[in-house]
Amino acid sequence: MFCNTSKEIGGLGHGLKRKEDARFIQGKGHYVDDIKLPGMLYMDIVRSPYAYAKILNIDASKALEIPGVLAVITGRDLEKYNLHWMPTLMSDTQMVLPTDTVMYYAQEVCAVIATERYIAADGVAAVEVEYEPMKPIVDAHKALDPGMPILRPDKGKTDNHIWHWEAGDREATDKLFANAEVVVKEQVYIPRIHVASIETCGCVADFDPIEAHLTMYMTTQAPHAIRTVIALVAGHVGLSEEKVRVIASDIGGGFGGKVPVYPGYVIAIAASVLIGKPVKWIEDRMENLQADSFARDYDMTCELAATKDGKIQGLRIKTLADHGYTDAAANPSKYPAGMFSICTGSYDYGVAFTEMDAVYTNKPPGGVAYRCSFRVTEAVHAIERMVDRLALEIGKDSAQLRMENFIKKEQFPYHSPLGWEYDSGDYGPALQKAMDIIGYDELRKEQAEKRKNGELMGIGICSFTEVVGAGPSKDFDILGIKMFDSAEIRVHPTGKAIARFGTKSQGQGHETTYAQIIAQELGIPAEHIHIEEGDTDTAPYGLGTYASRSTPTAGAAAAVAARKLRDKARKIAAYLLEVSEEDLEWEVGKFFVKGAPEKSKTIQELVFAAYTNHPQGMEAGFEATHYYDPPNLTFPFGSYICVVDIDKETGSIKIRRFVAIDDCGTIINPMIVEGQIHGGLTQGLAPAMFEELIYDEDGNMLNGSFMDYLVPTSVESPKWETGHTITPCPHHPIGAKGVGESPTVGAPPAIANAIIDALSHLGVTHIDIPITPLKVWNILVEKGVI
Ligand code: MCN
Repeated sequence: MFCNTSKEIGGLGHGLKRKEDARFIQGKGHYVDDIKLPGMLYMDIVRSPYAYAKILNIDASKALEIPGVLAVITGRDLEKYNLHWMPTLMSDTQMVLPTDTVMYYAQEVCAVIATERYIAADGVAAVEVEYEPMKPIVDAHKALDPGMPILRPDKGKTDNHIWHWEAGDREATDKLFANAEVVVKEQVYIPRIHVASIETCGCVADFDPIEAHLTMYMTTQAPHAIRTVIALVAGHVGLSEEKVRVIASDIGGGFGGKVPVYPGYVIAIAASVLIGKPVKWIEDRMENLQADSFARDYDMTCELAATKDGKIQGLRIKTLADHGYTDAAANPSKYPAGMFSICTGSYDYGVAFTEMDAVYTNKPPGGVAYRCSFRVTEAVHAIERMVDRLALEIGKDSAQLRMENFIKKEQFPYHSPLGWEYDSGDYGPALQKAMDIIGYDELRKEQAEKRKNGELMGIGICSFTEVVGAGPSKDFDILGIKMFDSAEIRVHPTGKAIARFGTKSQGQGHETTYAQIIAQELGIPAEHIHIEEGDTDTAPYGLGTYASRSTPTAGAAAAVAARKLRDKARKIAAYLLEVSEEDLEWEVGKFFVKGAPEKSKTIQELVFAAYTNHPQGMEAGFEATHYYDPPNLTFPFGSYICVVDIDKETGSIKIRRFVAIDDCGTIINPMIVEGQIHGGLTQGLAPAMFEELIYDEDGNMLNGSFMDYLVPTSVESPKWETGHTITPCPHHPIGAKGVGESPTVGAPPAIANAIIDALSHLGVTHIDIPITPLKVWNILVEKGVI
């Protein structure tokens, strides 16, 4: 597909080894906790043991007696400087440190600043807080009941309702359901889960009182947007945006959990400003698990209407969303609640209606985008469960039902009933490829045989459509800042380049793939293109890395910026070769005269000339910047098939095979894409079979450590078998779509469908994830199998 020269320079489609891995595998990555500054102080946080309680008194006297403890900062202290309210990326907010009431288990209550980290921890243990516990709201279904405490009177609320959002045609959908031949209905609950990246959140806030300048070294997926937010806070103490620099160096996983601003960051800034020294705050593992980065907790009433022979006609979903005390994504506009409207999936039908109500409870702030498109996983789970449910109802093979209802290739661009314009797609071949690789027909025969012997084997499919990109700017913004992204390429006289981006890799391999895009467009070998992200003083403004948006936005910006430079190179080549621009042809790495290939100039010669011998009137140098505003989101898709065997004695579940066919359009680096898919599939296995945060009726988290919040490892993962089809994105400069989240979105329904399929002949129509051996064992007991 791409020429040999492209391979030599590490252009598109080549599995170039990740440039960044040399430092990672040698332990030379530079993370925020590696930062040590002269005179640096350490912060540790006192957290609430109650989900809902009045703070009667904070006695810091014993803590302050400990040698090395310098200060204990409370909400009342911050209030004096007007720093007690959090800034936010979205429209909801909370107190940095509460002044009178704690609202969730593990909430920050006050912070201890000390000369050593362990001394700060000793200080935390010595702070005495007197609480008056109150009965918390833990069940979202009861949050709106009369007599419940109003959790957010500060927001002018008179009940615990956050927002209502809806999309589609309610009237037409209700009418269709009233007259449909078949209606299937299930209550589908997706539990609260945690992002669980290897590196926890942390920062070093370094305020220089002489220059009145703040440098924030921190773990963030969106350095520029965070700087703007921090500038809002720092404004209260006289700082403005040009005096705030955010530096995000290497990040050990983000998965959406490093987009929000957490209280710890703001307290560290306040401490550094007040004391005038750098302050480091690094969460420990349990703090991270108990207080940050929660997603989901969605209870969905799902209905699908169809004809008796299986023509899907309509979808209706009503959702109750528990967002805890603060909604990390409270904006109910098209973004981010609207991402749920991808719930019509890969199928062609006339009408749909979906509505969602979000409520406050006394759980930690929720609604974070967990890898990373808000609510796409929930939406895909709903539709893919319901398609299997329909197949069961009408006795049709679930693959056949999908094939018959897929949007057809010739229908793209396709206008979904809930308002998206799917840019491109070709769903049948992806499912067929997965079926061929796994041997679908044989498996169904084997399943029928096994059932005769009482053995439990299931086959589950998920044919998802994803929506990724977080642009275009006409539909998406953060704090009013439009959702474009940027690339700046600067080529030095020797033909070596540096390129800077407004995004921030947390492990996705941007240092390699961005270089490949520029290499392809400009002919400079990828190994000679150095990529930088994460420093707001040097990189162009961008909105960051999440929602698989780096390729659709910054990747596109790189291609367009490189093309601007190629245009300049063409002008210089015409000048040097004394021909008109139209007489020149481009071959990766050089321009040559049409019909006279010996008359040519390499890109390196042309760049050198840009500094030494450029045409009169042309600006010297070889640099270009582009801010790319995508015309639409991108719509990657895929078909996954999972085969499970269930032990009928114990309920234990073994994934025998899992085949994943993904289509993310043009592939920049197949090895990196495969790595993304492997990691993402394991992250999809997590909620399907293992992860769920459990709270008791007092709002205590019952599985607040990795001993009992089960994150799957390679031991629990099956051998993922991957493949792809390629349907280029028509509006992206190189035809690429994002891929980072697809596997995490597609895996849970495929696994759940397989397990439910194994039990469906016993009358099982649905099981909520995570589907654990205990849940299956209970069903087997109930059905009389055990
Ligand atoms: N890529 C490619 N060809 C394509 C599409 C993507 O080669 N057609 C490459 C990209 O160039 C990039 C990688 O695949 O190197 C992922 O690209 P993309 O899909 O654009 O996603 P982002 O880079 O924006 O990453 C975000 C996405 C999300 S939303 C989460 S959450 C996530 C993820 O990616 N978090 C991750 N993958 C992660 N991987 C690691 N290791 N750590 C995380 O925190």
